[in-house]
Amino acid sequence: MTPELVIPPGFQCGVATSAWQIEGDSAGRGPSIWDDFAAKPGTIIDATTADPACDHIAHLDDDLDWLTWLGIDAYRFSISWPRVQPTGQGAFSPHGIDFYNRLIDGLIKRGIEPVATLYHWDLPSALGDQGGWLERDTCERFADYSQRMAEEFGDRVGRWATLNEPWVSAYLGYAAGIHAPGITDPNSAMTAAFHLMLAHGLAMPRLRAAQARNCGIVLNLIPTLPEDEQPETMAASAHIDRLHNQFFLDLLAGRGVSDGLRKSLAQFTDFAFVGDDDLSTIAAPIDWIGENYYTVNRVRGLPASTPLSQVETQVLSAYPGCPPAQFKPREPRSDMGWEVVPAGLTSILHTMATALPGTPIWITENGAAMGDVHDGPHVHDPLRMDYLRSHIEAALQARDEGVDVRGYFAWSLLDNIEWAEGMTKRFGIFAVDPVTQQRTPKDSAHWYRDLLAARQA
Ligand code: IFM
Repeated sequence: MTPELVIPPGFQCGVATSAWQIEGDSAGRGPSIWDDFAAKPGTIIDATTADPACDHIAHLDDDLDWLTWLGIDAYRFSISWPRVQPTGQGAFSPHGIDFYNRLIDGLIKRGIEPVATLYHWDLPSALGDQGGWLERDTCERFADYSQRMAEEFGDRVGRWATLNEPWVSAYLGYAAGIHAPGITDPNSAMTAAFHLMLAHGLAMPRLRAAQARNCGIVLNLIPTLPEDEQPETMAASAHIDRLHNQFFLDLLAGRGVSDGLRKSLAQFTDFAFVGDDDLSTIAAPIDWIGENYYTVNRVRGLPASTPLSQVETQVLSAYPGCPPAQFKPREPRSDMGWEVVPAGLTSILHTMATALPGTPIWITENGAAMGDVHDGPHVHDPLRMDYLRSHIEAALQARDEGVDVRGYFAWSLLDNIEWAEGMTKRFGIFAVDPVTQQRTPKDSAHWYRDLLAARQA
């Protein structure tokens, strides 16, 4: 029999969301690159746009009450940059700032710690039009915006993340082109990845100057698992690991851009975008690091002569320069096609602890898109429940083995817009009726609530 899952004292538990995925009310803010991307035919699988999403702006009080019902310790949300500063520079919007004051005050009143992410992919369109993350100026604008947010909310936000998953912004947005801004150019992806990290580094001292507490960054590191030991598999796996994991960890740890990475990408870039002081700027000490964990990359290399048509180019294009390879996810898989591997979480937590010793880790997202069964007033989601349970266990295993893991946030509170997948993939522990916007806790929400309530017993 599986031993009962017990949350240890002091281990922070919460749920996470992001602005563009839930807020709605796009009229109340400036446009973002995701609005522009979604407006192009064929980009979002079901043509979903930002409205109404979960109409969270209008349902703020309900949603806060559901957070109380869950009994969580902390809520991770993102601030929509174009809601608080419609063009990403110059004037701030009192109306936008007021919304986040209401959210933050509502959390504090309920005894829930606010954990704010400053950038979860919704770059103001005006900055996108000027080149977005290809321009160094965007990094400076991000630092200005971050400081202002800390000045507004720093007295109440318990923890700050500069960026959410810079790998996704850079590589899905600028290499694979399946996320905003929809560019497919390897050099642009590398430039964007670097500038995102520079923006993080520039924001850190500005946050601290404005008295923000506990400042860090959220990555989505993915363990790379070679399917065999053939040289082509090992080469492809190493390439993917360098781009997805090592690049970000090395920069944060002050190790700069490795020779291996420079060599792997030499055909695309000479790294001229790396300025003299940038590496030390990016390596500014962080107070914590977040990991959004979902799956592993199981890789099998293919002979160099393999015709491109036999390679899964759509996914592989997110790793420019990768030798021919296939991703080989095994069963069980989520509705995203992502293999379910709780042990991968334990292993990536060890990787992080080794790369950034002494840095506390939070699992800032973890969850699964799985089919739900609607049954009268009930929504059954046994697979999501198993997923959450097994991954919390995997996190606690790493903790027992000495990794400084401080907490866990389930992704996500609500069924929401899954980016290019629109509303077709559901990650929520609450179902949201698309017509009435009524929230219904799924079995997984009841289970999470009971798990957290058992702590006081
Ligand atoms: O929905 C996303 C979220 O915005 C960032 N992390 C991964 C989730 C699932 O794809």
